Amino acid sequence: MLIRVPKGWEIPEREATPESAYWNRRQLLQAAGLLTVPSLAAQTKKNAEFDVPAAPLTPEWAATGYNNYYEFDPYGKETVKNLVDKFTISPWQIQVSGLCKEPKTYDLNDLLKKLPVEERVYRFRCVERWAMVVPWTGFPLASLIKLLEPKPNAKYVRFLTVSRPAEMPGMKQANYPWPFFEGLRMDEAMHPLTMMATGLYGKPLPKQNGAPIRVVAPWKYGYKSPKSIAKIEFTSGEPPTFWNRLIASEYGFYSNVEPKKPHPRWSQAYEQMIPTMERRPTLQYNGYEKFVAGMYNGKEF
Ligand SMILES: Nc1nc2c(c(=O)[nH]1)N[C@H]1C(S)=C(S)[C@@H](COP(=O)(O)O)O[C@H]1N2
Ligand SMILES: [Mo]
Repeated sequence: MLIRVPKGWEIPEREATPESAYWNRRQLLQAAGLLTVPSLAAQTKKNAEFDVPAAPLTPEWAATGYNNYYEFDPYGKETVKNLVDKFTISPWQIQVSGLCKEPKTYDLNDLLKKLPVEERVYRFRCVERWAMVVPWTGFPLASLIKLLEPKPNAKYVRFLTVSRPAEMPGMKQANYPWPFFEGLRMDEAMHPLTMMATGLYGKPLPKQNGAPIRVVAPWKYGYKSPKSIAKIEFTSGEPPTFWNRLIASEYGFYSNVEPKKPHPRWSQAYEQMIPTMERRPTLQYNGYEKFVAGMYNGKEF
């Protein structure tokens, strides 16, 4: 008999009620060869290494129907999914620049061939307090960075979202410094928790969630997880970030989830799970403290 001893960070299966329904459905579909994307179904294994304490899986319709994606709508969340039809995600290129072995533009499909995907259930927390627990498909950002061979003086990784004003109606709002830009310190980017996601709920990533590829750094507020990545740059200095550039007093570079540090407009003591908006206490580093606290001196929020 095969008994797998759960690691301390795993969500006990019994806590995740909708999740077990999801996995059962998925196993059935997989067994029947009916998962929509054969490559995902065939190659994806579930990695429970970073599962987190008791939190029920968010229903798929909520996670794909309540989105922050300002390029499509800076004012609405339920609206975003209805504004993405014109957005084209194939073919897709990623321009790699800065301090690495070979700055060049890659075709996403060529990169993906070298990066096996896995599935991970992560908590996700927006600074506005709404939160969710979702299964991402993707690969560790570290695997991509290793392929790109940054130079020793590369201390940060900068990300830019694609700029497609004709396909992204929210970009008409001239008061934002488009395109969306973000960054991580190299050790954060190389941390095994940090993912590049290409899928959600066993399906290709929906456009409103950042197709075809986005960053997921689950111990940070959501804006540190930029969507639809078109450029990656290796830099020696801390890169500027979109929200810090807009309102520096409210948004720092690190933006690690910290219940005791209120945002000027949102107490961070609690979070609200979509879609019920049920309140739960905010967890230090969004529940990932034991994995990530060692990277910080406690001041990086
Ligand atoms: N390009 C881009 N990336 C973005 C955003 C955005 O507006 N534009 N919003 C961020 C914020 S504030 C959050 S909370 C998450 C939301 O991700 P989700 O819609 O997949 O839940 O995306 C982040 N990434
Ligand atoms: Mo957010």
